[in-house]
Amino acid sequence: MRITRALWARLTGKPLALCDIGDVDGVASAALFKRRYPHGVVVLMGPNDVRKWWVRALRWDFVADLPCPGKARVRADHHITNKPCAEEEYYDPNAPAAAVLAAKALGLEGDPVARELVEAAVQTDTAKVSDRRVMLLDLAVRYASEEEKYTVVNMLAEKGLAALDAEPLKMLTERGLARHGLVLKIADALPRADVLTIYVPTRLGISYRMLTIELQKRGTQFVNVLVKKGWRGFRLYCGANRDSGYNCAELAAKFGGGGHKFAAGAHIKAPLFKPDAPIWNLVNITRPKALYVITKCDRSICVQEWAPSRSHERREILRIEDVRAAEGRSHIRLNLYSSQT
Ligand SMILES: [Mn+2]
Repeated sequence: MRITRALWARLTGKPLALCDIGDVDGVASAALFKRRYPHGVVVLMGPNDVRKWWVRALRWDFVADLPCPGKARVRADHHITNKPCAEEEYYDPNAPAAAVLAAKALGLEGDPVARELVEAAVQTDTAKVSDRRVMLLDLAVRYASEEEKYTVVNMLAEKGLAALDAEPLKMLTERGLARHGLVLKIADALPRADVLTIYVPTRLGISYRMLTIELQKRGTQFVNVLVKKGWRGFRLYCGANRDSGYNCAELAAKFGGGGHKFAAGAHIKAPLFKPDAPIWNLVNITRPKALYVITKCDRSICVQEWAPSRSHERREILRIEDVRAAEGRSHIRLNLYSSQT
């Protein structure tokens, strides 16, 4: 529990940090804090959680890659939309990663392990990953649970990227690779269409943002992935190419969300008596040639093509066998076949 961690630190007088849970930059910043204060306590959360009452009520010694929680002593951040607030700000919207500023704030610039962590954060935050170890760390963090991320923070603080060879981080990199393999297989199975509209009715355990990126790499100009979360809940991921003329921010706004022109998203709640309305709204707005449904079937993942004009026609275009293996640490065994039904 986040609140328990934070209260524990306050009661025992340990330094307390708040860092972004979402990516390598936040996790690396947290590791830098732990490197400087090995007995310090880190709390990881996303930018929306920072507004919670107990987060605002507490005083944080160090905040990284997140908006102001209210009371902060030192803050390291590079988001132009986050306003400075801490007693001591290390704020630079031109910095490639918050970890660069965190290392400065914590006085770790001469530390070789810190330099490694900063470099990893810069490579991932600028999407220019040149080091294979950084790629592995990115995948490990992307698919790690919250508890696993705290372990990653501690391991990175102690050993830097050398921690990638030690358990349990090694297992997390293998799981990340396996799940990413699944993302690549799904992306390869979908057609090279200008506009792709995808519906995911069940949790697949993959990063849908990564799927939009992989599809754009393969030539799609405008991709929308709608993922069902619970009975009436949906999550939309939109990706648009820079010179395509498509606008994700505009589309996401129609569903009550927001973001950038090239990447945006929304949390959607369907009307009480029309629980599938978001799917058909998305189809009506994006007007794709077909709707692609990626779902679990038996122990596999299937990609089906639905022609919206003839709504009962479904064609299975991909079947990935043995999903359980993909979710575990072993490599995925893939078995592809096309079938007409
Ligand atoms: Mn960042």
